[in-house]
Amino acid sequence: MPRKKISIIGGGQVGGVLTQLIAQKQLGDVVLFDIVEDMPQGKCLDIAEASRVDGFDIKVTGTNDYKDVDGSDLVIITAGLPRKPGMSRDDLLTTNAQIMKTVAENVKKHAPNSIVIVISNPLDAMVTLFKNVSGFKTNKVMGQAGVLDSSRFATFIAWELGVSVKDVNAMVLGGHGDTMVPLVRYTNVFGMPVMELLERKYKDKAKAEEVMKAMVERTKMAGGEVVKLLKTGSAFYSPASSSIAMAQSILFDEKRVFPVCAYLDGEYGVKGYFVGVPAVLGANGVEKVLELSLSDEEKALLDNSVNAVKSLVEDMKRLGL
Ligand code: TXD
Repeated sequence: MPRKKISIIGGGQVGGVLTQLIAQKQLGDVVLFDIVEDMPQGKCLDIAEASRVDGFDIKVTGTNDYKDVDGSDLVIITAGLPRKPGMSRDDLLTTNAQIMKTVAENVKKHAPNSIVIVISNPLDAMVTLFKNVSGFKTNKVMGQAGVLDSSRFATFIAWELGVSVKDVNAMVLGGHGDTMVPLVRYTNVFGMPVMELLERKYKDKAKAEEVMKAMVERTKMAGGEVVKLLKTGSAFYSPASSSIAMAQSILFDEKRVFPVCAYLDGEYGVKGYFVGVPAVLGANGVEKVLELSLSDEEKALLDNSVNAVKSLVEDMKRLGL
């Protein structure tokens, strides 16, 4: 079987870690594209020079020329500005939408058969814009947010309960913004409902609820917490790892179930928008959206998040994009 070709558009913080992870895991040959001259070439040279030590034997190419992206099987887009302290993801809309437009035109031209994972913020709007400009089929376009948001939620739960994070299954739905919806009812530790474990720990229902509320709020603001600490730029290790999990499921047709920003065609009562929902990822991209049954309260929270996504998309339309 010929090796897969994976192109990363945007060779900044997330793009660099993605390239290193793809190389170390030998998922395929990597092309790292950026508009900054020499930088992606420098990063790829650096990563390639670790190949002997890490024991990988794949091609890692840094470039400023879209021709090198030709024929990619998978494209991961990280191009765009990250947040500064105090900024919301939505503040990035105007700048990043201009960038996404040129990226989408070039991916359409050079990798028309690829599957695309968008990482750039504001995520849900950028996925929509990519789809509109490229005209790619909806199953071939998705965004990474939920894998990271649910990993953050799982991490806080594992710390709180003193259990391995490997046994925590956490679920986060909705847009990748402050309105995201961590779903406590679908979150468990090796099948055991998380609230039961918290209530047992505190022997007090109200206290357990208070602790969970704090973890939910921390999850919603987790990106901002990292931005505040870093002072320059936003999270990049965990977003890269999360995208790798998705890439792996697509490249190896694993059919893993992840919350991803996927196109909804009536599921969850939403039609024509990209929103974070659980989906099956395989060789055909988003192969199936899975519908959870939601309580009225959960549905209201999801609707609120969907409305935030819709208003961002409207803003983009007003900008003529
Ligand atoms: O979970 C998630 N989806 C996210 C998303 C988690 C963290 C970061 N998230 C967003 O990803 C973040 O808000 C940004 O919008 C992107 C990329 O974040 P990163 O931290 O990698 O930003 P950098 O280091 O500034 O890198 C962006 C690169 C930089 O090298 C630019 O030169 C390049 O994008 N860039 C371009 N590349 C290609 N083509 C064009 N037009 C272009 N413009 C800028």
